[in-house]
Amino acid sequence: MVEREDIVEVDEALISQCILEESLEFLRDIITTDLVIVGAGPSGLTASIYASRAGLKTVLIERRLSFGGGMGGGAMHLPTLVIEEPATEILDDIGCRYKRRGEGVATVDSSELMIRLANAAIDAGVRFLHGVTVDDIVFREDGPRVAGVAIEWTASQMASLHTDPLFLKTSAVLDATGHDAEIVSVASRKVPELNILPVGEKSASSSSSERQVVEKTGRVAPGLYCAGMAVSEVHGLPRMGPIFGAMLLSGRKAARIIIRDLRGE
Ligand code: 48F
Repeated sequence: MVEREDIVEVDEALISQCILEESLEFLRDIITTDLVIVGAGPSGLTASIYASRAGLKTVLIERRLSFGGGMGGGAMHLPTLVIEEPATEILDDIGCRYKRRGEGVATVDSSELMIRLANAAIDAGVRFLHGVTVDDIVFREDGPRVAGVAIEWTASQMASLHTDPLFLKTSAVLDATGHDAEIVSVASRKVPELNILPVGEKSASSSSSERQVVEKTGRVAPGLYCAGMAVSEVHGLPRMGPIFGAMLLSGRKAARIIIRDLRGE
């Protein structure tokens, strides 16, 4: 095959026009959704795959310009993640290779897991907003309930610029922000009527934490759910350290609960 080098000329005006028209159409489309997931770590990405496959209009908002959250850093920046059964079901589902390391325990390459989760999410139809931080919720007094999120460019926040956010309306918000449970935290502080009292994460006890994180994954207030390490922060569970099975299982379970709640099943 001949390699073509007759590169097409593209005027700067067309470059800008393409970007602005497509991006504004995208942003207009996500003003209202079924589900906003905050955080593209293992739990948020996994939740997004199953929610979107089930037909929920899902947008995932990530503060950084990357996919994967804590997976990339692994344990002390080492590139191997430990995953225990039955989370290997999810690895099989997204086509992520793993190595068996004894009874019920496997290892994966962290780059591969990040990319396979992101790829499965995109294939499922999830829309991503990178470089955007959720800094507040939208709520309604009836219930009371969470009805959306306030978003701001991460760069504006880092520069401490005084700007107002934009709002996105949604039927469900999933806090998958990791150790700080940022969305549950802001909701509990600013809307006490929601009756959420995050307890704070405890020191490590890996297996107990893995089990309890999955058990306690779910709704924390009407319209607000949590998955992954945010569950530990909200319910006062131990941390588990560098083992990731519960993150995937928690994401899958959160999606199942949200789908059930939104469909009124
Ligand atoms: O921390 P993170 O990976 O959350 P997770 O899914 O998984 C935790 C594990 O990585 C690990 C562990 C278990 O083995 O202990 O830590 O619970 O990903 C959270 C993502 O959320 C983003 C953040 O940049 C990260 O990528 N994030 C956090 N707060 C916000 C946010 C926010 N307010 N708005 C947007 N993104």
